[in-house]
Amino acid sequence: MSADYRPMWQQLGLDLDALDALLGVLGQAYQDIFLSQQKRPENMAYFDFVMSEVHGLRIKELMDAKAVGRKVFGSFCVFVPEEFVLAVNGVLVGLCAGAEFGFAEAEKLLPTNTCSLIKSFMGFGLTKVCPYLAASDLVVGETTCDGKKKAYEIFADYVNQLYVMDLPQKKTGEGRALLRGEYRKFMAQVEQVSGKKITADSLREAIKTVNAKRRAMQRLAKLRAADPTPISGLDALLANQVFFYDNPQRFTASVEKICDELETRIKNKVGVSANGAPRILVSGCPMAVPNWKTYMLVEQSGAVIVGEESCVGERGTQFLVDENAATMDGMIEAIVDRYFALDCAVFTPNPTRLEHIKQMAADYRADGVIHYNLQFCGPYQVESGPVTAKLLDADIPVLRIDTDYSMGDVEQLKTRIQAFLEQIGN
Ligand code: BJ8
Repeated sequence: MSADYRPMWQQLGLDLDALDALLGVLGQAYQDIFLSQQKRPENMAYFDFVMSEVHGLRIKELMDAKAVGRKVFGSFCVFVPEEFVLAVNGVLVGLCAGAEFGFAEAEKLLPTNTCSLIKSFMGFGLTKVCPYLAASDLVVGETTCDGKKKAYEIFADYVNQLYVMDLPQKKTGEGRALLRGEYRKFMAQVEQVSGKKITADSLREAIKTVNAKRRAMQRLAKLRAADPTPISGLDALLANQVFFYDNPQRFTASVEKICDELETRIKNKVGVSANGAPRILVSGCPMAVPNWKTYMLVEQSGAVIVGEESCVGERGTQFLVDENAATMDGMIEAIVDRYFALDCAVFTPNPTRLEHIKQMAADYRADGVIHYNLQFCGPYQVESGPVTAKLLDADIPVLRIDTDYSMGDVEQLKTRIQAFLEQIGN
C-alpha cells in the first residue's frame, strides 16, 4: 500500500490487528495466485494496483467523497441498481463477502450450515475488518434467498443503517409490479439518505455511466471466445470482482484498455494457455473477492476458464438499460426491464438460466461446464440438477462442485477437476 492508512482505519472503527491478519493472508494469496501467472496482459497492472489498494487508496477516495457530502451505499446483490445511487452523486460498493474470516463469530449467531457468503459478510461485520461496510451510510439488503433475508435481521445491529428491498420470486406481471414499486421506494430512500433529488438529467447520465461499464465488460467477455483465449479466467474474474468496487468511469476506461490489448493479442494469436487446453465455462453462485479457489485449481490443472454464468460475471454485466426513454417514468421502466430480466436461481421457475448457460457454452466454445455451488445454497444446489440434465442433453460435459471458502477440500477438488479435464480430453 502506498501510504499509512491506520489513522483512517481507526477512524472507521476497524480492528487493526484483525485487519493486519486479513491483509497478510490476502497479499500472499494474490502473489501466489495472480502474480505467478504466465503471459498476463500488461494492462492487468491496473487491477494489480487496485487490489493492492483495495483497503487503502479506494477507501480514502470513499472518505474524501463523504467529506464533501457524497453518500456511500453498500450492497450484496446485483439487483440493487447503481443507476439510482449515481443519480444522487452517491457511490455504490459491493461489500466484503468472499473470505473465510470471522466464521467462528458468525456461527455464534447463525447456524453452521449457512452458506459461506452469508457467514462471510456476518464475519467481516462482527470482526470489524470491512472498511467498505464501515464507510457505508446505508447498507442495502434484499429478500433473495432465505439465508440472506434472515441474516439481515441480525446484521442490522452491526451496520450504520440497513435497508432491505423486497424482491420478486416469480417472473409474472405481479412480480414485475413488485420490483417497480420496490425500486421507486429505493429511489426515495436514496434521496432521503443523500438529501438530493433524482432528476431526469441525473438519472439519464447515471444510466449511461453504468451502461458504459457493462458494455466494456461485455466486450471483454466476447474476446474470451477467441482460441487461444487471450486472458486467463482468473484475470477476467478479477475484473468482474473489481467491477463492484471501483470508480465506474476509471474502471470502464481500464477495461477498454485491456480489451484493446486483447484484440492485438488475438490478431497475433497470443494466448494464455497451452494449445488445446480444455476450455471451461463456470456457472453458479457468485465469487466475491477473494474467492479464487476454484479458478486457481482449474487453471493450475492446465485448463482455461472462458466465461462465468454468475452474478460476478455475465449475469451481473449482461443487458443494458434502454437509453432512449425521454421521461423519468420511462427511464424507471427501462431500469425495471433490465433488472427483471436477470435469472438468479431464487426465481421460480427459472428456465431462461438453463438456456443461457447452454448458449454461453456455445458462444465461448467451452468444452465443458463446471457448476459451482456453495454448500447450503439451496437455490443453486437444487437448480444444478436441471442445469446438468440440460447440458448433458446437448452433449456438454458437466462437473458439479459443492464447496465453501475453506481450503480443506482443495486436494479432493483438485482430483475431481483433473479427472473431469481428462474426461473432456478423451
Ligand atoms: S442475484 S445470486 S447476488 S441473490 S450463495 S447468499 S443465493 S445461499 S448470492 Fe446472489 Fe443476488 Fe441472486 Fe446474484 Fe443465498 Fe446462495 Fe448464499 Fe447467495
